[in-house]
Amino acid sequence: MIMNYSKAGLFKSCYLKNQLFKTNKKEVVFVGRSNVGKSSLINKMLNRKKLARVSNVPGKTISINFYNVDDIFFVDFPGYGFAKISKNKKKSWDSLADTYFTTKRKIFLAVLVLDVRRGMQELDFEMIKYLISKKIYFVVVLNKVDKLKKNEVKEIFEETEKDLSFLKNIEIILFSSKTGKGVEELKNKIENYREIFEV
Ligand SMILES: Nc1nc2c(ncn2[C@@H]2O[C@H](COP(=O)(O)OP(=O)(O)OP(=O)(O)O)[C@@H](O)[C@H]2O)c(=O)[nH]1
Ligand SMILES: [Mg+2]
Repeated sequence: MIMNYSKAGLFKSCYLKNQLFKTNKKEVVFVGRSNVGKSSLINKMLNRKKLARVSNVPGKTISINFYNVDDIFFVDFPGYGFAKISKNKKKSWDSLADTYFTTKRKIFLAVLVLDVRRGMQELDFEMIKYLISKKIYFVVVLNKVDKLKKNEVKEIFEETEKDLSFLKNIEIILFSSKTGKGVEELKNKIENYREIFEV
């Protein structure tokens, strides 16, 4: 069924484990390295300029943010791999993330966002292994395609395909939070996974 994206709103921001809540809603979670454009992508999908907070400074999103979108949650995650992050902060990211993923929830899809200029990095492989261990379906989004020439994008796309060839099914979407490229494709994916997901 086609979803209505027009009346989205922030439901809750969780900075600490004990702020996480139980819910019966289905969720799609957006994960990836810091600064790859997760929050921008969410804004573009929802056709809103400032719903999710965006910044040039990596580490903008420091809480797990739940947005009501139709009958599901869009979940904006803090980015990982932020170089300046302290060990303590990394630990708190890990434990917040782990609590989120380990609590019984209806996460029907994870959207792993990459910066097309970098492609798959070490921590992204770790994230994928983690998602597989939790039996969570995921798609990979190469964001910021507006920053590269077509042939450069093609090169990274093929490289990413190779990087992920150990998976049975890989779905890679080219995206730009600036131009809106990929919005319809990603919406279709989300709607399809939402439809087939049963707990
Ligand atoms: N040119 C271009 N810039 C983008 C795109 N997506 C995001 N940006 C820029 O990248 C920077 C980081 O964007 P965010 O959306 O805050 O990234 P994030 O992944 O949410 O970052 P954290 O919350 O720190 O994990 C901002 O300056 C955005 O304007 C895109 O598709 N194209
Ligand atoms: Mg963010």
